[in-house]
Amino acid sequence: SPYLEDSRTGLGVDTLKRAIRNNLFYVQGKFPEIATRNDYYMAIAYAVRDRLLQRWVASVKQYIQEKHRVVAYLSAEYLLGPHLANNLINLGIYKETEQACKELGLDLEWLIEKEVEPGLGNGGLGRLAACYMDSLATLEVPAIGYGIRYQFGIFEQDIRDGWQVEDTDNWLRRGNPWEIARRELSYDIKFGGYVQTYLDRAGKLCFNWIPELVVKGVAYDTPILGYKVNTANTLRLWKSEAPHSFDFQSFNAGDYNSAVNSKIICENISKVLYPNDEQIEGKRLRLQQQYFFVSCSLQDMIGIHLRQGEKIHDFHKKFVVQLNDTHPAIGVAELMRLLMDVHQLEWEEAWDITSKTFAYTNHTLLPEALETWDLQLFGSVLPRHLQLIYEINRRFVDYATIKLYGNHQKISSLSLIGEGPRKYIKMANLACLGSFAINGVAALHSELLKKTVLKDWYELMPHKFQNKTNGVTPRRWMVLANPELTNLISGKIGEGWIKNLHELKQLEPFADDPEFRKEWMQVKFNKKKALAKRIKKRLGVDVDPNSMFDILVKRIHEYKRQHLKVLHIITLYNQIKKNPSMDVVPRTFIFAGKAAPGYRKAKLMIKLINSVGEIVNNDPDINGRIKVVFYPNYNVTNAQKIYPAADVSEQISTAGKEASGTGNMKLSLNGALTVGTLDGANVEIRECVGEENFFLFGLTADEVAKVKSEGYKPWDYYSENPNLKEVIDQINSGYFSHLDSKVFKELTDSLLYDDQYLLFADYQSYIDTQAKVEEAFKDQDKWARMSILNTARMGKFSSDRSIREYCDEIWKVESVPVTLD
Ligand code: 26M
Repeated sequence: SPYLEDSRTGLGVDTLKRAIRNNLFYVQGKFPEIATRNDYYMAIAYAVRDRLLQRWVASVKQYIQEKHRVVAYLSAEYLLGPHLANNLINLGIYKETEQACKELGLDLEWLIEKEVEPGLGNGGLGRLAACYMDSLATLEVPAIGYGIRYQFGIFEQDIRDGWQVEDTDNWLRRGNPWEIARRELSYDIKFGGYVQTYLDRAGKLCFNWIPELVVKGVAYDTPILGYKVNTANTLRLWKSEAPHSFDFQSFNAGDYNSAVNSKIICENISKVLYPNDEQIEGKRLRLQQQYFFVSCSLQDMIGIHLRQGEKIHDFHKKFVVQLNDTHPAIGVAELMRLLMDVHQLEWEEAWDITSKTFAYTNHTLLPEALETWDLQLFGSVLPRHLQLIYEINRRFVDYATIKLYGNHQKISSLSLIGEGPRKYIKMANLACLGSFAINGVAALHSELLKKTVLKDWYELMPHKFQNKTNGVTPRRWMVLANPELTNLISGKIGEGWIKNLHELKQLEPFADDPEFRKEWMQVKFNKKKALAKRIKKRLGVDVDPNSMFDILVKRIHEYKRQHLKVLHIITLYNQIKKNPSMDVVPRTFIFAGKAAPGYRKAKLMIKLINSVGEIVNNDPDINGRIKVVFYPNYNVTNAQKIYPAADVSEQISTAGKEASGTGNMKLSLNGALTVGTLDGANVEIRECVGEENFFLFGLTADEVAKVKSEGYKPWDYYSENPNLKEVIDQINSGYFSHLDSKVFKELTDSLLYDDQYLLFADYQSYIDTQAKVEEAFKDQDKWARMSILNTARMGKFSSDRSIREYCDEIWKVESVPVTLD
């Protein structure tokens, strides 16, 4: 080329090569003869990072100069997945980097596999936050994601003797080239102590919070680049440290131990992600984590706002703050504190600003998953906030008493404070009261919220309620995870669908094209072969890529009913045992997912899957026709390998329990056909793909409620269904557990005598539907058509669509295209 590209910003192959070589030398301090795989990974990562920084600086500059309205997304979790490949795709330089590597004698894919993913989330909620950050940037919306920089993310799962074993996730051990520590950006966060009350010179009542502990929050920024745009937004995660003055004081006083000890206490706050989802334990440290990141974030926003020369009174015009579940809901009280105690506003104005700032997304219908805090514990960590919540509640209850003509039952259900043997704070109520909008994450979920857990709120404030059906980013979940299918699609309809997923509709006519169907199934087969290879390598199990890949991957939970899948597998096994020559479609059942370490029944479900696998996989009568695999350590990296290989997507939660699900979308987008209940977003997926392309089974949410209210007796189903009885008796006999008849008793007892999640009620319907799946799979040509139509009709489930709706209907923010100078 006639001119030389800048080696930090250029996107050509030669420039990238030069940048990688330079970084190997100047960043890693290595030369090719002694460089390790990690050295090369780092050299490439820094080359990519330079290009990100150029766009990031341009974005921040533009936002500041033009004073745009900004979305602040508050989430305790971000399950980002590996950065390198995603950034290459969004920069549009995957091919070029591959070529540069090739010319340097390197295999890019092999280096990409080296990356340890930041597992800063449990599952759906954290992954949704990551998809939303991608879409916000792609739609060029000014946004900041705020969260916690956990030193240890979600634990690594290993399987030993069929049981889950947890190991710590030391994701930072080799350094993190994707973040920049902003040492200068830090805030002091108070904990504990007491509140002094005094009158100031004007006679105004003032509050002075004297803490027992002060912790420093330091900002760590990760740029989030949009797809083929210049927008790079910021994900700002807070790390807790000891304030300098603290250890310095004790140290000088000669108390070295106490200095070190206080440092440890401070650093503990952002040390580890709590691995529970949907079941909450009221731990002090968890409350400290929540307050820590929320206070840092709100102080940061106020700082940004004031530095732009704006008035505190206009805060809600500058920022809209989205609460990702109730985990950051303490923000309502914290903003009140900051506005009143720090910025001297009166109650009325502070409340006016606060209640115009927040919007709340609910992610659960399980009553036991609604967050509450023991009032005593809460007061000992956040004494000033307890006062504020009492006052918020006092004013609200006054108002509600008039509105509800003193309906005490309703008023006590709406109260921010629950009464029982001990008093507790209801975080969902704080979020509802303090927000101008409340939304569920799928149409059914949003309807059920209004009828069940948030019924009283809906009746009091119907105008606040909305629905925002979840979505997933097609960049990571198609372009990155499935480049082969991406190329096949783009070859027919161009690349527009990557940014406008509705364009997939143009694929529909190709379902009738035999050549296209062949190519479609060939891509699927190759992805199955690749997964089979990984399974062989990781588990030593042979699986046949010609068999149907039947996939159930998600967190392990009773309501998600992984054990219903096991009942199906054993039923099928028994059928073959009774008639070994029967004509059965060979199937590979693939499970993956983590159980919360303290959730005994979930751990037992993993053991059951593995025990059944051991028997089924090695039974000569089965002769390899069915295989059961539990793929360990389900995370974003592994999910990217699993989804593209799926023929069947299992979405079998009890109707009315799964808020939305997002794995259902990723699998369907990748051409898997869904076997599912009418739950969460399954309902909308079925509407879009067509009922003829969806395997529906089970009770509806209304029927579930009815069956329960009429006194559900699982035992009746057991005694009246011989196949079901045989399966349960077999598990109990020790057939799958070396004749140990006790291991699974806790599980089988809970099914026989309680069965909260109605497995037995749905069992026969599930078995019948699986027979239809089998029939459909026998006709591969028909299956191919269904699979293509399925993908073609998934346009709605892009997170770009979700984010556009949030922007238009809740946030009232607009796109700001960024220009590079
Ligand atoms: C709470 C308190 C203490 C420790 C941990 C938690 C906690 C963490 C994560 C509670 C719930 C958590 O996640 C819930 C979750 O992932 N919900 C899922 O959200 C998805 C995105 O909206 C939905 O698709 C799923 O249906 C829903 O289960």
